[in-house]
This record gives sequence, C-alpha cells and structure tokens, in this order.
Amino acid sequence: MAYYQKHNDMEKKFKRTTITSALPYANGPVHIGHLAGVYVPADIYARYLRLKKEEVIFIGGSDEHGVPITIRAKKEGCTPQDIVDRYHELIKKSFEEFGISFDVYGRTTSKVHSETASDFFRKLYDKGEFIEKTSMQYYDEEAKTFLADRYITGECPRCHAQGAYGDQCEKCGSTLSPTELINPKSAISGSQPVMKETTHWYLPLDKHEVWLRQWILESHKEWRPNVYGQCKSWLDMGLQPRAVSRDLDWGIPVPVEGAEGKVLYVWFDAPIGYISNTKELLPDNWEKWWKDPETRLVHFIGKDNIVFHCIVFPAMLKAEGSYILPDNVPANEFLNLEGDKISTSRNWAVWLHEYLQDFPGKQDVLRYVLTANAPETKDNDFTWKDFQARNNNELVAVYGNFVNRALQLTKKYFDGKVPACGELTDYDRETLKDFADVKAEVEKLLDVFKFRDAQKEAMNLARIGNKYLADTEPWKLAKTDMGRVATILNIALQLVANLAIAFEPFLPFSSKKLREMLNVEHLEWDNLGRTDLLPEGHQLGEPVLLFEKIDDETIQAQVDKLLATKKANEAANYKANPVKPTVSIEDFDKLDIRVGTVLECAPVPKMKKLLQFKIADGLEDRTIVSGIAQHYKPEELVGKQVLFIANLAPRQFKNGLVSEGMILSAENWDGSLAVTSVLREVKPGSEVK
Ligand code: B3M
Ligand code: ZN
Repeated sequence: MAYYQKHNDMEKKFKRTTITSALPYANGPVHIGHLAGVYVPADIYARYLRLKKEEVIFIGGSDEHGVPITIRAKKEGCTPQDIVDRYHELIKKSFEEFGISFDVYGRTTSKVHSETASDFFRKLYDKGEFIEKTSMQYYDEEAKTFLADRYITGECPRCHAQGAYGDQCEKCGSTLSPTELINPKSAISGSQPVMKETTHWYLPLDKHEVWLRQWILESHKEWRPNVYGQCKSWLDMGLQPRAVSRDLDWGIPVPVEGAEGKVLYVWFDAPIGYISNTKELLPDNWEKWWKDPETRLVHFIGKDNIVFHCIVFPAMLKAEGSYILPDNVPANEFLNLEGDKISTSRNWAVWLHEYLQDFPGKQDVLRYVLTANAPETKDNDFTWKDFQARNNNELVAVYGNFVNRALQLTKKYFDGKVPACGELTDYDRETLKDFADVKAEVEKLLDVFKFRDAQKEAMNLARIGNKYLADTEPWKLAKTDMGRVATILNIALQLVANLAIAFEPFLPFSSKKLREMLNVEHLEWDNLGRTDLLPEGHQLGEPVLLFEKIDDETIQAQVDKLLATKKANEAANYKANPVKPTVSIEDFDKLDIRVGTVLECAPVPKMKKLLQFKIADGLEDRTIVSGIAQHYKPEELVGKQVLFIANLAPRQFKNGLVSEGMILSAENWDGSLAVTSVLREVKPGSEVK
C-alpha cells in the first residue's frame, strides 16, 4: 500500500492510482508542447509507480468531437470521421514510438464511449442535475443549422481585423461572443445569420460552488500554485451554469426526447472518455479504478484545461454520485518554441511524428530535454540550440561518457568481467555515500510531481560517476596497481547499474540499452542506491555508445525549417499598402518609362548595395546605378530587358558616379527586390505607356 503526503501532514492511504492524460484533439498531430506539458510527465509518473510495483493504470486516447474537427473536414472536403481516423492513427503511432506507455489509447468515437457518455448524461438528467434554458443564437437559414461560435466570422469589435471568430479574434487575442462581431457571416454558407431561439441543458455550476470551494481551497492546498490559483480565481468570480449540449451534427446525440440535432458538448463527453477508455481496457473490472475511495485519481493536463478538470468534471462526477474525485491535477504551463507561442494553425511547432523521422532512435534525447525544460512553474522556451547543448554537454559528455569509460576500461583490463572490489579509500566511501541517498531524493520529488528536479538528481549521479573516474584515473594505475583499478571499476560499474535504474522512468530506451550492455535483464527500482548490483565475475555485454553528439548541421536544418515556416506565415499575412492619392493622366505622361537591354552590369567598389549598369536605350546607351546588389548577381541581369525611367534628373553618388535614370523594381513583402521587365522582347528604347 502506498502512502502519499497530504498538505496537512496527514497521511492518506491509497491502494491504486488511475493516471489520465488529456485526450488530444484528433484534428492535427501532437507537438512538443503537448509532450512537455502532459505526456512526458504523465509517462514518467506511470513508469515510476509501476517500477515501485504499485497498482496503476495509465489512460490515454483521442478527443474526436468538437467544432474544429468539423471545420477542418469541411475545408478538406471530407467527413469528420475521415479526419479523426487519420489523426487518431498518426497520434497513436507516434506516442507508441516515443515510448508513452499508455495501458490503453482509446477514442471518443468508439461505441463504448458514446454509450458511457450518453448514460452519464441521462443519469444526470434523470436526477434533475441539469437546468434547461432557452436562448437566442445565430442560425444559418440557408444551411438550416445553428452556428457554433467558431462557425461565425466577422469584424473584430476591438481591433477591427476581418475574419475574427465568434469566440475569439486571432489577430488581437480577445475573447469574444458571437453577438459582438461586426457584420457576422456564417462560415458555412457565407450568408448573414439570424437570431433564433434554441434550448440547451446546463450544468448549474453555481449550485456546486460551496463544496467546490471547500474541496479545492481547503482540502487541496497542496495542488500546484498555478492550479490552485486558477481555481481560486474562477471560484472567486462566481460560477455560472454551463451549457453541456450544442446544436451540431457531429458528436454524441443528446439522449433526451425532443433533442434532435443536438449533441453533447465536447467538453462534456471528453473527460468521460477517461472512464470509457478504462472500460475498454478492463471491461469487467473498471469500476474500482473510478469508484473506490482507495483509488487515487490524477489528471495530467495543460494549463488551458484546468477549469474543466478541477471544476467542471468534478462537478459532473459529484452530480452523478458514485465516482471519486481527482486527488491531484498537476497541470503544466506552456512550452514556447524559439521564443514564440506554439501554434498549430501557424505550423509553429516541432511535430512529434516529424521528430521521430528526423531523429530516429533519439526518443530519449527529446524526453530528456523536455523534462529538463519542463514548464512546471512558468512558461518555458524550447530552442534547438538548447536541445543540442543538453544532448552534447549532458547526455553525451556526462552520462554517456561515464558509462562508456567504465565499460571500456572493464573490457580492456578485465575482459569485460566485473572485477573484485578491494579495500575502499575514504574517497570511495564518500562517493558511495553520495549515491546512497539518490532513491529517497528522486522519490521525494516524483511523489510531488517535480519531474525536472527529479531528473536532475539522476543526472547528478552521473556527474558523481564522471568525476570519480576523472579523479581516480584508473588508466594511469593500470601499470602499478591492478588491485586498485579493480576496486575503482567495480565501484564505477555499480554506479552505472544505478544509473540504469534511476533514469528508467525518464529515459526508458537508454536504460534498456544500458541493461543490455551490462548483460542484466532486470534491475529493481527498490535496489536503487545499492552498491552490490553487479556481482564479481559477472560478464558484461558489448559496450556501445549510449548517446551520440548532434552536429551543427543537423540543428541548422531544424532551425531552417522553422525559418521557412516563419517566412511562409509572414507572406500569408502580407497586406499591400494603401493606394497613393490619384494623379492625372497628364502627370503620368510626364514620366518617361522605357525598356532597355542590360549590356553590362558590375559591382561598385566600396558601395555594397550598388550595381552599375550599361543600358542599351536605343539612343546612345546610358549608365544607371541601382541599389539592388543584395538581390541580384550581376551576371543574372546581363542580356535581360528592364524597365527604367529615362527622364529622371541625373543623380551623382559620393564617388563621383552619375546615374542617368532609375531601373524599376518591385518590392516584395519581405523587402526583397524584383527587377521589372517585359513579357515579350522589344526594341531597346520602347516606351512604356
Ligand atoms: N482535447 C483539449 C486540448 O487538447 C482537449 C482535452 C480533453 S481532456 C478530457 O487542449
Ligand atoms: Zn481583434
């Protein structure tokens, strides 16, 4: 039986733990923000409890309902089912390959789920836990459907950008309600929507406020400050009834007569998905994981889901009456990417499936970096440079280097057999003492969800080992004192075995590799900290590198990929300048624009931006100097026809050079210049009118 420290220093007994991790929407792949915020910490925790031989299940799955999925389907001209089928498979496969050790990865379009969610709603309905409310909502008369907030677009009342959604303006980030939009349009038919009456079911959260306050603010002071704080501010603002149904044709039908065309709100059915997925896993035995007060329920989520997991879902569970409530909700803050908010729509992300492709066999590197940088208390930033540095300076130079030296030296001096441990020096004893405490340290931190610090402890162990070999220098003693070399390497190898255990929840792939090198099938978590893990004479396996250096080119390729995304986004957002005041045709006629052929083109010494042209203009040829050296190589332009202004007053440059006219270029959105030309060859000197 496990004991968990409670905030008031009372120990509460639990027999088992149900771990859930937020169900990702199946309308796009998973990215590093999801991993760092939810899946890596949840996986570390699940592995840790399993290693401690506790009873645990780790529940995952795809969230396959909601409006964004229907919008995406409409855009791609396919069905919502097509979309979720595609992404569910992709997400599931990438999680598997990344070593997220779900016991089940279900989906909310499964039969079990729709029955479970439907029954859940019905039970609350029958118990009178909902209120029914009629309100006015936008309706599309052409498409004959009510419009979800996301289906209404228009001008933002705050920043006046076009294309703001009924729930949010992506330009200025304001939260909106659809009635605030100026000139609302239906995203389905493009028509102007009208207001129409509709009826929905609401969960009266206000009625749950008293016990929620007590439960969270008094009994769960140990929750992370960010989680506790967010709950407190919601509670202090006062809770409102929340609609749990929607007018939509994608979702689980509301199981009530007269509710045709209405489905359960995605945030009503999704958390029930945790329960349905447990049923998929344990059809006959699921209830104890959700209803036994000796079960501890822990939700891993990102900060944007706190209110749903700490207030709405608990209220649903309480209203139902037979379920336990979460014991902890270790929500993370956000991970940014290279200083910018990760965004699926802007493609500003490192996608898991792409990482797995670009860095085969390097799951643990990303796991390590995401935990080392975990946004546990504040938003954090992922940069490729940091990724490279942590790999090269920590995984390779500390952990990998220590392991490799210990194993290679044992191979060299003792044929790969664990040598005998002789008499210990004071320094040996000190070193051994240093890692005797590591188990308690790591456990203390993992028990309170401090994954970043816990991994740091494991890495410290590797640092101790690295330093031990550097200080004792067994390679220098080999000629004089083999007995001492044996002792040093025995100690080093025991340390290596300890590392395989300590890193197991964090870096499971490396621990497996390490066990193979040590030629041991299994190492018990309980034995962490012991110095007799490998018996004298034990034959080790073949040493291979645990981690490899990642070079600059590899990192640059990733940075370039992001830069290309950034450029593409800027190009997509480009808006032409407003047109200048009108001019008369007479004014236009004053300009003499002609076509010329470039005879010569050369850089101008000491003037980095300039190119000097000799232009055939049908008269006497002329010299034109143009500031386009950063946009063209001279040889690209020789022989080309260009447009130029023939009657511009000559301009003299500092070095005495005189330009007789101006070559016309178009300035692109990013400031790059493109020289203008004609579509068919003409005689030099032809006038442009
Ligand atoms: N799919 C939202 C999200 O991915 C949602 C989580 C559901 S957990 C029950 O942010
Ligand atoms: Zn706006």
